[in-house]
Amino acid sequence: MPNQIQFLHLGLGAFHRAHQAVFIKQNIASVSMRKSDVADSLRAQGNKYEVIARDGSGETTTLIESIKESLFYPRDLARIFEIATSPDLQAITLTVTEKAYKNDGEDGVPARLAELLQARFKTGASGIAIISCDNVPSNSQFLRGLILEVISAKGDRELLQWVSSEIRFPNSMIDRIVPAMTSAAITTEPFNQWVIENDPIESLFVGTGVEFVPDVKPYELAKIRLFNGVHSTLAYIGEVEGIEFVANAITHPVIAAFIKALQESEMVPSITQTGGIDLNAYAATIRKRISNPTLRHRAHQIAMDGSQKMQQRIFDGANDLAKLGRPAPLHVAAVAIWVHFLATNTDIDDPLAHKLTPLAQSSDPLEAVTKTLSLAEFTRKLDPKYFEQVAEDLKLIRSSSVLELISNRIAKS
Ligand code: CS2
Repeated sequence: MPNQIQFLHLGLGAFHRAHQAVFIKQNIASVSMRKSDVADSLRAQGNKYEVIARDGSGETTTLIESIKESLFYPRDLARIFEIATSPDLQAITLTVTEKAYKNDGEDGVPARLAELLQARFKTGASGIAIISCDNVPSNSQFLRGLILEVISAKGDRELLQWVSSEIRFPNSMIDRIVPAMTSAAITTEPFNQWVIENDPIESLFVGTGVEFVPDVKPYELAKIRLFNGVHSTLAYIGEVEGIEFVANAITHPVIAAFIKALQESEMVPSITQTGGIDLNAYAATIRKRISNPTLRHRAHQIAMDGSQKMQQRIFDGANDLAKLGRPAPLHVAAVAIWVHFLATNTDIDDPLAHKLTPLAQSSDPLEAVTKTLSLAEFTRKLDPKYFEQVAEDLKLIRSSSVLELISNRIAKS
């Protein structure tokens, strides 16, 4: 008899296995959306695996057994629909990366979810929660908008009504450093955090350490800017300067001073909705975690998909500082470093690289900056008032180096 599955998860990567699968104590069916080999190898080992959490003071190994089925979409579609329509199902969680949060046809994640929900609606089963676990602003609610758009376009009014009223989309903030796997075991850090907006699903998480709060926004802003914004900045510095791991970048004296100043003098003041979080203390813990020497987290991995990440990680903070009438020279430097990376790196993994790289390569720095940052595909654009400053920084990088630019900027801050 098949398992009774309470959680269906889309996106069977290392992050899911080291995060949600550790917190969730019920049965999970996890679906790989891109390649079958991930699901197949996990299945071959009985869906059990070890998570090794490491830092400078030691390591602990935990056997994870919450995943009961590893599936591949679309190969295992019949079973996926069976789970999606089952009365046992309580929630669908997702780790599908930033670039999946758009409506781009029937193979897109929102369209696939709309189909699963349509099937569930037809069976008369009860509503469920859909919880995004990606670093996307207002992640679950944003996904809700995309799914409703798909359903509206099909003209299915009854389904639209049902999804609007019965399917809950609590936003969530997720945090654990999980480098891409290099062996069968998953290596991560001891820290693990999941904050979800108040929802009846809370009853399934009693005693797990998952936090439920009325509003995730302050947690999300702190995480996406003070952590992910720093991560991306370090990744581009590392890629351009030939520093392979972010732990080595953040412990380099010049880069360390730049990152601390970026957090304390710009990212922290860019966040006005703090929710009582001590942002400077939070920033310090982030720097410490990224410095974890045992993780071997590659700049190259974090540098991928910059076009999908820089908007919420860096542009939003700079724009908020502009609204507050505050300067943002360190955000500006981070943007210039990214534009330089786009122009010069020969191995860029980004769905928009084919458009961005030729623009960033323009010999005129102002033209390079203006065209790169004005790309129509950006939904959260950097305020054009910064373009000249970014171009000045790009000019400096081109004539000297990224390290020269950042030591210059710390000297001034
Ligand atoms: C990283 C994140 O690859 C990236 O873009 O910034 O995966 C980061 O490691 C996690 O969000 C940490 O919680």
